[in-house]
Amino acid sequence: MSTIQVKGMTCGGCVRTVERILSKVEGVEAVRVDLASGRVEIDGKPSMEEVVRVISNAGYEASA
Ligand SMILES: [Cu+2]
Repeated sequence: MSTIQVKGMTCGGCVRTVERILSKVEGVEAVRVDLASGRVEIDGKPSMEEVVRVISNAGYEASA
């Protein structure tokens, strides 16, 4: 499991967006997003560069 910090999520819609885009990244098996803390847990072995990239493309700020 990998944990990243995502900034810019403000509501349940943001959470669903982040879950959806991450679930499409190759190697991602499951995603858990905690809106209050911005903590995102990812099961599987995706490229973390790719994870950060897709989150940035969606308008949020990710740090590993
Ligand atoms: Cu939102």
